Amino acid sequence: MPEYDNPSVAKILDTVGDLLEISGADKFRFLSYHKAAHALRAFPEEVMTLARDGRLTEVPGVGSKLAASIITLTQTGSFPELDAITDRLPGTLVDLTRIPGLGPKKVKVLYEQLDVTSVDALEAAIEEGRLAGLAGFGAKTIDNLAEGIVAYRRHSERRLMADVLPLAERIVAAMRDVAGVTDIAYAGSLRRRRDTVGDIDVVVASGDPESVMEAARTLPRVERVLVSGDTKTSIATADGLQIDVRVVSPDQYGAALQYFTGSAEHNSRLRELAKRSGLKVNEYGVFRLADDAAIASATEADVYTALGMDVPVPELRENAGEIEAALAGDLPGLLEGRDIRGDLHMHTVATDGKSTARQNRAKAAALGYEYIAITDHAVNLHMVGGLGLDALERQWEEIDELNSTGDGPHVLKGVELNIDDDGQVDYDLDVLARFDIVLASLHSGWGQSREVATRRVLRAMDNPFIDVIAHLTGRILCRRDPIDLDIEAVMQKAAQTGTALELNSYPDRLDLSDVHLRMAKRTGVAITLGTDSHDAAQLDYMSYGVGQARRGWIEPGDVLNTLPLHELRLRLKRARSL
Ligand code: DGT
Ligand code: CA
Ligand code: CA
Ligand code: ZN
Repeated sequence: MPEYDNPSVAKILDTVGDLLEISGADKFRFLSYHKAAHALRAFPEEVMTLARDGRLTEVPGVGSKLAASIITLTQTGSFPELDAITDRLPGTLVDLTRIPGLGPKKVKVLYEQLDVTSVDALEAAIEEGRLAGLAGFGAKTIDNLAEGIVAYRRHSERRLMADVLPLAERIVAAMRDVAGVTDIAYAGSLRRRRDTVGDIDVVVASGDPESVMEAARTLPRVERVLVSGDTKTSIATADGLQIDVRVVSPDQYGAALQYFTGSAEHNSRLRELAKRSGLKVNEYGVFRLADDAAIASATEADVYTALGMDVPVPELRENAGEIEAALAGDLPGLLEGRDIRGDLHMHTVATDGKSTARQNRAKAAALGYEYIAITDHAVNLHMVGGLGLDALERQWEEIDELNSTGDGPHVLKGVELNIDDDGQVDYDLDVLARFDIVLASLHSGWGQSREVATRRVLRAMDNPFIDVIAHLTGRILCRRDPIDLDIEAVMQKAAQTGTALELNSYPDRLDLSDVHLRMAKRTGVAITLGTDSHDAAQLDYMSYGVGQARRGWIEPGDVLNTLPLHELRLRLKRARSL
């Protein structure tokens, strides 16, 4: 029986939604698939469990018909609606919708008018000039599409860490019970919590390697076995994800885990250092060069200790200074999930969120938070129903009511402003002064020059009531490039004006990047973490932000929402303006 996790089923639902839209289905119909996909991604229980217990309809937006289709999928590996629509339309049309700047609407035109069904075919059509004159495809659009194809090819080789992590955890849990296994972990970029990963690497310690290889060949999601030998099996899942499983003897587990965790740059620097001390390090252990005597291999700590250093956590292993720090006994005390006292970015039903302020607060209480900020979109973002003044007043009443009744995290009155092309925002200063916290962010600017886009952000930071710039670059991982900004200039200005920068913890943003986080730290810019949750369940995304913060060497003292509420308030820019 095939096994699916929530992200992989959600992806199928999104595909059906996109294909339906391309086929000209009515809006209600194709949106219902996207809604169900969205809800499934955020749902706290596993789709396989829900299917088994007949509880799929508990997922918002999943009716009995869709539930039946999902059950068919989990039993047979095929999804009836997807089969039906790919009988009529080529499934490769979905690849086209993943090209930046090309949604289902435009794909429909390309398909109907030019019979373009794949990325390669689109590229050929552009080269042959066949898009010229097509309604909705001006010269500028066509240029952007050509660039979009390049970006698509670059992005599509990697996947969101968050989409892959649940599968890796399930593989580890399943293989732990295989006969002879004494230790197991996922390694590689996933263990280092990179924002995107190329594949899943699993390291297993066992006295019975063949049983491990056999188990790897028969993992639930295997579509193809790529290679399988005495110590390594590589398989591919139906959606093209590769999983590398390596088995070693228990006494060499630490060395193998260290080696396959990487990064390659970290390992190569370690080898260099070892050589200078007359040692050699590889996936089997640390050895003395003089006589090849084995010095350490059983645990990761043994390996690093033999090399004369502390153990850097996996998130730091990028050869970005962590080896020097580990040698000097000077590794940073990194941010941990329990340091976070509140979530400073979330949306509600008042705009494009799915949960009420009350539901968000209840979830925050379950997470043990002291406070949250409700930060719906402001009036200029019409697309998502940004709030005008009347709506704001109503939300503030609702928040006052929440804060006055019962216990639970304090709810801050916040907002996410839109930074327009002049660096101006949605409300005047007298309105901005009434919030507890104000975020501002770019929702446009791809294709703008670096100077123009940067000036917008710098101007926004001059506003005395903009406390935080949210998701600075606007990137969507595996989908959309960052807006081109002079990050150095942004950091300087943020430090000067006392504006904090957000680490947006939504798994396809993780914006600031690890590199930008380190720049912020070096420049003395304060960081906030927010999930940008559009559903109370997504407040759990904080863990992705914490992983990324650790990759950026961020310590609790660098983050405003590790502070108690009264101290947080004093550190916001507005504290100096009011
Ligand atoms: P990814 O999969 O592209 O997200 O990144 P990684 O870091 O997981 O890379 P991967 O899967 O190619 O290899 C896993 C680890 O194995 C890598 O971090 C370090 C180690 N490794 C693999 N190949 C080499 C190599 O040629 N040299 C060294 N030093 N280490 C290697
Ligand atoms: Ca990997
Ligand atoms: Ca690999
Ligand atoms: Zn937001």
